[in-house]
Amino acid sequence: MVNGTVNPYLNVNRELVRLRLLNGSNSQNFYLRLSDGSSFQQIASDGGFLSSPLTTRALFLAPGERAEIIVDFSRIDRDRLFLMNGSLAILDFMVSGQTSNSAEIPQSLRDVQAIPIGTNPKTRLFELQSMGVNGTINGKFFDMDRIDEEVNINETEIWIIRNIGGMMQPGGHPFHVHGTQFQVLSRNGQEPPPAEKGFKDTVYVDVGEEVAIKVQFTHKGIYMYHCHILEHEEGGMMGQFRVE
Ligand SMILES: [Cu+2]
Repeated sequence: MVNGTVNPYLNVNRELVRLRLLNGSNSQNFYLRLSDGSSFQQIASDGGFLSSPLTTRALFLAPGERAEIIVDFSRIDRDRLFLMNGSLAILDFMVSGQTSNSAEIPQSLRDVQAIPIGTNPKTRLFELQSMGVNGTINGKFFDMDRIDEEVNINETEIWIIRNIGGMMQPGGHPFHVHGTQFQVLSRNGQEPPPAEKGFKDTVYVDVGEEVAIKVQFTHKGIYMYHCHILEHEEGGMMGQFRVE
């Protein structure tokens, strides 16, 4: 379903069209592409614009992740095109009208400033483990009466999120943090891919993977972090932290 609609279609003109995509499913990952295999531009991730448009033929979105893309329908001579999830068509574009080349995508979208980090930042480890629809973070099920982490306001920290698998149906976890937009520092010790270089609040961590993020909180309060697979979140894979 797209926007609550079964078998959805969208009428588009032969021009640049900007699509705002949100994976709102409870547990399904999306591997998006266009049915003719053509490229498109990713311009934004969870927390807004990337520094520059990213030309790609495939876009991965885990539950909770967002992206904005621009599809150039002026290059399409056929009258139908599909947005695909793997081999499944999920959105039908009905393309019509005269070709219009009037719009241009700026090559510089935003100055993505690196979150400043001190010389000896506080580092926290979050180990994700799932058992069927249940899951734990650092071996603990969620407890509303427990604060799991105490965080100092305005201090940049490094959070390491590690997926150590599980006993039944181990899978990836989209780790979501409230109250901030973070930056991915590394994925499995490597520089993050270009699509993960903007501001984010949800990052996918597959089985055996380790992702480090730079995170800072500028407002006091009690916030949550949790897996964005809703069954996991409801099954205990959530924690609370207090910013003071
Ligand atoms: Cu999960």
